[in-house]
Amino acid sequence: MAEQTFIMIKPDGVQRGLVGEIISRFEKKGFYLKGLKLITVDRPFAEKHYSDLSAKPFFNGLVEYIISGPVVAMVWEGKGVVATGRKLIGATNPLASEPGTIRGDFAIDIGRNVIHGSDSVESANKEIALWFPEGPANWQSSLHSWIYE
Ligand code: DGT
Repeated sequence: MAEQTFIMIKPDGVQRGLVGEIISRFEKKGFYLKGLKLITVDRPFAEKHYSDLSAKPFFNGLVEYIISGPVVAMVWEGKGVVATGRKLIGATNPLASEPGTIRGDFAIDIGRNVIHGSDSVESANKEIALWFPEGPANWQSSLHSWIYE
């Protein structure tokens, strides 16, 4: 199967009306949207998603932020989508993110950095299973041969 990644627009991105802009950037790049839902998660779910960070001093604040409103959970597919998705997103701290990246263009504070993207194929598979237990959608783009040689 083609590589997939899990992308989440965080509550600040939803509140600030950045959903369309962010989806547009992934679409225009040539990645395929294979899952999409607007969902407000509860504390145990958010803690599970960020379980690797549970020892960090900012963990509670991070969980509070993620459960503070609806997020847009997505699965995107394409060659190299995990690493390239991270490039589209930009560095974790938005003041260090390059202009032209999502965080570089739309965020300032690390605790309000608008979007999440899986950091490896392994965590992508884990996160997709957590957020989309029903599985991603199955469809093929008719533009495929205009994007891939
Ligand atoms: P992501 O995509 O949200 O998982 O962010 P990453 O992978 O760029 O960064 P990661 O996994 O190290 O941290 C997850 C989130 O935790 C990050 O988006 C913002 C928050 N965070 C990370 N480091 C700090 C920090 O030093 N202070 C605060 N307040 N938040 C942090």
